[in-house]
Formats: sequence, C-alpha cells, structure tokens
Amino acid sequence: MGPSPVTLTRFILEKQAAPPGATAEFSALMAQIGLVGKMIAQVLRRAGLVNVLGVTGEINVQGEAVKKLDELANDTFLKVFQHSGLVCALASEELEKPVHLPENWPHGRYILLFDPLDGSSNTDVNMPLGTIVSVLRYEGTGGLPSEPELIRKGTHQVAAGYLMYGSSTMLVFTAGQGVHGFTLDPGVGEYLLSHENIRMPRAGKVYSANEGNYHKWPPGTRRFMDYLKTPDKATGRPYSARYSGCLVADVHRILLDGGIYLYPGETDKPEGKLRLLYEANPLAMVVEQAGGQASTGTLRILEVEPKGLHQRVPLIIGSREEVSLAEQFIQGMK
Ligand code: AHM
Ligand code: MG
Repeated sequence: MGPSPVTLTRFILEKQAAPPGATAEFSALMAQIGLVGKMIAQVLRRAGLVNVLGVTGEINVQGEAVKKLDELANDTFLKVFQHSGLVCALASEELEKPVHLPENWPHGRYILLFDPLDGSSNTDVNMPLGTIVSVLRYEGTGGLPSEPELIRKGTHQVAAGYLMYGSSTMLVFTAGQGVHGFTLDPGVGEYLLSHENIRMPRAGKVYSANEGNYHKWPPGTRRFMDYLKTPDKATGRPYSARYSGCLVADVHRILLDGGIYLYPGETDKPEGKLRLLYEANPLAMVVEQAGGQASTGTLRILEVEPKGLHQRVPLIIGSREEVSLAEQFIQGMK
C-alpha cells in the first residue's frame, strides 16, 4: 500500500500553505474554489449533450460574444461565493462592475477577481479550458471595499491560482509559499495532491503565441520570434510551437516543462489582449512562485499600476531565461 492520499484541505491545514494568520479561513476559501471547479468540470464533461454549447447572444464588457458556458461558469462562481461568508467583494471578466454584496449578507475578508472560463474559443470544440482566480484581502475598516479598493497591484495578492479542465481537472495555487498542484479524482470527488512544490525549469524548448498576429507585432517582438525559430545546435533551437488557445493550459505546460508564452502588444494595440487583474496577475504570481518570470516586455507584471478593473496588458510569461531574452529583444538591446 502506498502513502495515504493528501486532500487539498489536509494539505493547507498541515503544511500551513496559507497566507500568514489565516489557515482555516483560507482552507475554506480554497475548498469553495475547488467546488466551483467541480461544478464547472461536471458540466464540461457532458457539454455536447446538454445544450450548453454556442453563444447566448449577449456581448460582454470586453466587446466579446458571451458563450453559454462563460455565463454558466460565472453564475457558478456567484452561487458558490455570494452567501459563503468568505468574501467581501467579487469581480469577474464577465461583469462590467464588481458584484454588489448587500451589507446584511455574511462577509469575509477576501476579495476574488476571476476569469470564470478562460479560453472561450475552445468551448465548442472540446479543447482545454480554465478558470483563473486572484485573491486579495481587504484590510479596510468597516463596510465593504469600494471598486477602487479592488484595483490593486499584483504584489498585493495574497494567493492566486487556476483550475484547468483538460484530460484531468487540476487545481494549481500559491499562497506565497510555493506552488502546489492537485488533481481531481472524480471517483471520490476530492482534489488530491499530485504536484507538490512545482519548480519551473530555468529554460525550455517550447514557445506559445498566436503567430497569426506576427505582422501586427512591433519589430522587437518579431525579431524574438525569428530568433526562437532559427536553427542553432549550440542553444538547442529551433523551439517547438505549442498553442492551445487557452492561456491556462499553455501556461500550465510551461510551468511544468519550461518555455515561454507571449500575448504581446501590437503596433496598433499596444495594451495587448489579456486582462491584468484576473489573468496576468494571478498567473504571474504562480509562475514567479515556481521560479519563473512574468513581464510586459519592459516591466514586471506584478508591478504594473492598474487603472481599471478590465485593463489589458501585454503578457510574456514563463522560464526566466526566455522571458529575460524576450525583454532584451523588445527593449531593442538585441
Ligand atoms: P478569454 O478569457 O475571453 O477566453 O480570452 C483569453 C484567451 C486566452 O486563454 C488565450 O491565450 C487567448 O485569449 C487566445 O486569444 P487568440 O484567439 O487571439 O489567440
Ligand atoms: Mg481568459
């Protein structure tokens, strides 16, 4: 018989893998995030059978067509958290404004900023999807946080993580003491520790980017891409291309195997596509905690001063060597 399985809750309680001074509360929060993941995964497994594919007909705050599954994932978050007594504010990619939690409802100190369903273009084609969560703690006295109080630099996150709906469902998170991965065992309905203390390789052999946009990229970004593809035995080039259309899945591969993911700024759209507060910041915290790096090309992601809830940012994330090299190309030093 092997060692007894370690559940998410047991791990957080025993290893103190929580922000300082908050073990029990944080373990309850993570269990509820896990529950959201189980509920979304349950629907995704049967998606082609239960009329949840396609669009709702709505356009969201980002100007994107809302998929039925985007709406369903967002509603799942709200159902699980609104009355949980664990949070004092919720904000989502799918909602223009933070969710209003009436004063007379139970509240906790946590603020969750989330992308309920990442990789929405994959919904109807049975490809990987994810959920991304950024966790802040409200330190204000009295009342509930106002919208500007949710718009904090990434360095203020107390925890961050993602769920990945791939061939297995996984929950990967950090509370500032390393990155830990759990795999959902559907038979027992529990997340079991499968990847303790993930460390990213210093360099990898994979790049992940939507190269269809190559001609929209500024010259430094194009030169970096050309470099990755130029054969050179000494440095092990060319790199292999892997791009799923789901940020979580692409970053997950890189977290485990090394390499670089880029959604850079474009000449006519320097802010890029991805959102700072609930996509770039949480993944940057995870990747940094595993020994990697995340940059806009000129600035550490976690140091970007946010101005709005749905602000976009160029994202270059992955192993230290490739991200540093990308910065040198983008800044014109190479
Ligand atoms: P979404 O949150 O609306 O799904 O958008 C984010 C997604 C990322 O998961 C993915 O890496 C990227 O957008 C794909 O964009 P593109 O189709 O332009 O390559
Ligand atoms: Mg997304």
